[in-house]
Amino acid sequence: MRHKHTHWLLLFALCLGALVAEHPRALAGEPSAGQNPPLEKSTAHIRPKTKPSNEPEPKKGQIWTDPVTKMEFVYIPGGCFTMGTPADEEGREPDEGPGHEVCVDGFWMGKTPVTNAQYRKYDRNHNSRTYFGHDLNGDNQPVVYVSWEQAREFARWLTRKNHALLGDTGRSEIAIPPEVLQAIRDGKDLSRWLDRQKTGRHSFFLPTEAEWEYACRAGTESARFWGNDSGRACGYANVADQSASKEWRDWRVHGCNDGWVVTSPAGSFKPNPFGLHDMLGNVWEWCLDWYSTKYEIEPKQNPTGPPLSGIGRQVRGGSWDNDPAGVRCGNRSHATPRFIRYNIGFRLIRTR
Ligand SMILES: [Ca+2]
Ligand SMILES: [Ca+2]
Ligand SMILES: [Ca+2]
Repeated sequence: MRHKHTHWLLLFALCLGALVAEHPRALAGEPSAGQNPPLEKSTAHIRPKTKPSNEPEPKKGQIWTDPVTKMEFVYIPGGCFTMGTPADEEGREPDEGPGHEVCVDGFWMGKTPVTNAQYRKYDRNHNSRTYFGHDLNGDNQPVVYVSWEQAREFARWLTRKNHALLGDTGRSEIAIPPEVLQAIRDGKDLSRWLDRQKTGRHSFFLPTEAEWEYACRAGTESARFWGNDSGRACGYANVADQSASKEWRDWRVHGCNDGWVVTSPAGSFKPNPFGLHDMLGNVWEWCLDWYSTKYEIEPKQNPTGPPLSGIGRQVRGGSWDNDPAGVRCGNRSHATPRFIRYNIGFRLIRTR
């Protein structure tokens, strides 16, 4: 009897989760500030620890190559950091505070943003187009003109492909605790939680905002993972630079030349201390969470963002067309889930 009950709960959760995931209220364009409805306070912590696995704990910096796309993932050990920026950081905006301690479990993260060639394994007709005559569609350039929804579908596709290769259906019965049901009512996207209940390995997601910022900082506390000096960006990131200002004279640019007018091939610049390339610059990267100006409603451990906010999904890290204020690990921005543009791409994480 209990078995059946559990099954219905799972169905209920899946349906609600799907509703929440498939029908975001805001659909197009960059929303303006002030559209955010009041957020209900949710005390639920909906991401339990990863289930014990037979695999040994991976080592920091260990590389794993996805057999489907040949995408390389680097292991990021779990830890705690100060999320948000100090009040005196140059270019800071009010939604970057207060600084607060956040802890995340370990995860694997794409060494670079997903490239056009990797994305075209999933959608062979995808076209990342051009920008005023400059090509964005080369095989090794990061994919752009992909929405948050398309990025999520790519992650689901890659998960299915990997599970199929492993002969792993990833199915199991689960019981849903009351705090999770409450979180569903609060509009949380429970895809991460539901997936954690399964037995399947090699599951892919967009990173949460907290995971993204933790990975960008890689143990550093400065505005950028190489320090505070935006003038040193050109060794580490493809940004709005002197090459770009030759084309577009009115752009505000960094005081250096990185050699690239638009997107550069993924991994062209030096990595951060975790071994990740292009975390800052090249393309903005979609994150899993809804955007909210409020950090303080979040749990400290593995935060997954606010309930459905309608204001948009997080994008992080700045891009090839951003001035120094945009290219900082703590900078936050957002766009609606179906928004596409020449400067937004994504990278994936593997949770187990
Ligand atoms: Ca550039
Ligand atoms: Ca980036
Ligand atoms: Ca911002």
